[in-house]
Amino acid sequence: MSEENIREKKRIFSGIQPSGELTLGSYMGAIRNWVALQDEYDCVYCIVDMHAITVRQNPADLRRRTLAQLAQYIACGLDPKKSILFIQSHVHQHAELGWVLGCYTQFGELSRMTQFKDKAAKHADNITSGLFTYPVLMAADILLYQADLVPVGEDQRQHVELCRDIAQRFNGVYSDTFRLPEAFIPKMGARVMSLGDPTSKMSKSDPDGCINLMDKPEEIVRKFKRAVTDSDSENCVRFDSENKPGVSNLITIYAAATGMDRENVEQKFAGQGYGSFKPAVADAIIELFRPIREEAERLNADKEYLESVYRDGAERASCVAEKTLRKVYKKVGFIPR
Ligand code: AQP
Repeated sequence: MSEENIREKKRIFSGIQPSGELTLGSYMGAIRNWVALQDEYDCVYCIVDMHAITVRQNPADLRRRTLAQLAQYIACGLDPKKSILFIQSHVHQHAELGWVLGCYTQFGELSRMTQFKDKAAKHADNITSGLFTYPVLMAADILLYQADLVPVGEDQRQHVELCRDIAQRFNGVYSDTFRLPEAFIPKMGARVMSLGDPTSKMSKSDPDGCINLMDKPEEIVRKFKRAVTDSDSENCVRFDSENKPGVSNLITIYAAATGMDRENVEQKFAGQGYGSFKPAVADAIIELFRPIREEAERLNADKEYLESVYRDGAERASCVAEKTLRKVYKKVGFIPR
């Protein structure tokens, strides 16, 4: 497909780090939307392994998870014939544009990123400059493809805004170079909270508080059974994120899994306590994830197929990325080779 054909539709870029298992949060906040947008938009979806090494990774685990994540993307419904699916480190232009954009990003801007503050606190023994400049590489990921929309969870909004600021600054200095992207955040499931601590985001790095896409049904049941509900005496299924964050999170998960709205969930479980609501939420997620898990297991055993997908994806992604990078190098004054 030529670049001109691709531009007939608006373009989307997004990615997830293979730094752990895909979670219910990444599914609800990102992947589910990615799938839904495939027909209407020209989509580029990435496994951002270069972002993953901003915190220490075991190399064998990183390799295994990268391939497994590709299998899971496809099992969720991402179609390599419709969308470009690739691995970030296969397309060298990401690192190159990341360097250039770093020279157009202020130290103060990066210091304000809440994800950096959170992750630096979590990995206090290894606060690398890569962790600090992570949003610059993310800006390069998005801008290389001249993306219009970036479907992400609420936690990534600040990074997409910084990406716009960097693009705008570059465009202001050198004339129009980058399209300004916008965050595309789902109405339901934009911020799934931890089952262990409903005041913080469900994260891969918090195994007990998160449900993984590949969890077996008994594991899902166990995790929901232990989910923290609220210490009020009410024991009723009512949405109130301030005073009842635990049960409100379960209502959001149930609503996002079944397509119901919150009020209907409250009505359905009126008069029932947490004891019967938790297994119902577990069942909804088990049914949602069962076909995905089974298909991902099948695909993950077919390494030849996965290799053909990521090779083809890298080739198609490189063509688009190279065009942008060449333009950028010319604008900043690099001599073409
Ligand atoms: N809890 C969540 N609710 C809604 N959306 C979420 N996302 C992640 N967690 C939630 C969205 O899924 C994508 C995952 O991006 P990522 O894995 O590259 O980055 P992350 O946000 O750093 O993921 P984790 O799970 O929080 O990783 P760790 O534990 O390593 O810090 C993004 O679109 C994100 O918004």
